[in-house]
Amino acid sequence: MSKRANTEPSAASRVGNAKVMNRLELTRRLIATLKGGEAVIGGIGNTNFDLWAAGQRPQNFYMLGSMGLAFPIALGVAIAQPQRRVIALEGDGSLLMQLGCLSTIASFPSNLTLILMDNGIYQITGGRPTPAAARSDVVAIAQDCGLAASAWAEDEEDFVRRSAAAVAADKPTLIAVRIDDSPGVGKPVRDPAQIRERFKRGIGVRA
Ligand SMILES: Cc1ncc(C[n+]2csc(CCOP(=O)(O)OP(=O)(O)O)c2C)c(N)n1
Repeated sequence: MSKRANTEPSAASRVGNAKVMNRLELTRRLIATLKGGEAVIGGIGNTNFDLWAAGQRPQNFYMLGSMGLAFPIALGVAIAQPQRRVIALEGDGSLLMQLGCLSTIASFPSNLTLILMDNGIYQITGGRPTPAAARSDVVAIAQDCGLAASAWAEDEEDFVRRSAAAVAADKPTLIAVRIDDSPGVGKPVRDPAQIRERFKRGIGVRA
C-alpha cells in the first residue's frame, strides 16, 4: 500500500475508527443487497471499473471522461424516475470537482443514495493526495450541506447495513468509506453510446 493512501494519522483522525476497506469488496456487497431495479451510477475510473467487475447489470451506468459527474447524473435519474431507487458511487477526488452538488441533492426529496469511496488520493492518475485528504471530513461536509443522515461506515458489515438503510429511506444520504489504494479491476466497454443505450433499456426508457 502506498504511504500516501489512507494509512496516515491525519487521514485516520478525520474519519474516526473507520476501517480501511477495499472498493471491489464493498461494491460486490452493495450489489448483492439490491432487489433488481435499482439504478447504479459509477464514477469515472475505479468506481466504474469495480462496478463493472461486480456484475454488468443493465441498470448500471458507467461514467466515462469527466470527474465529479456520478452524483449529478444520479440526481437526474432520481428526479426523472421517482419510483426507482438510485445509487451513485464516486471517488473522493472526483467529488471535489463537484462539491456543490451535495447542497443541490439535499434540496430534493430524493430516492438517491451516495457512496463515497475515499482513498485520500487520485489513485488512477498516480496516487497524489487530494487537497482535502489531510484536513476535510466529507461526511461533515455532506451533513452541513443538508444530507443529515450521512455517515462513515466503520467496517464491511456496517457499510452493508448503512447503505441498505439509506437506499430504503426517503431522503438522500451519503455513506463514506475509507478504502485502500487498490486499482479498480473491471474493464468497462469504452463506448458511451452503447453504455447509454443499455442503461436506457435497463431503466425502461428505451424499448
Ligand atoms: C475534470 C477532470 N479532471 C481531471 C481528470 C483526470 N483524472 C481522471 S481520474 C482522476 C483521479 C480520480 O480520483 P478519485 O475520484 O479520487 O478516484 P481514484 O482514482 O482515487 O479511485 C483524474 C485526475 C478528468 N478525467 N476529469
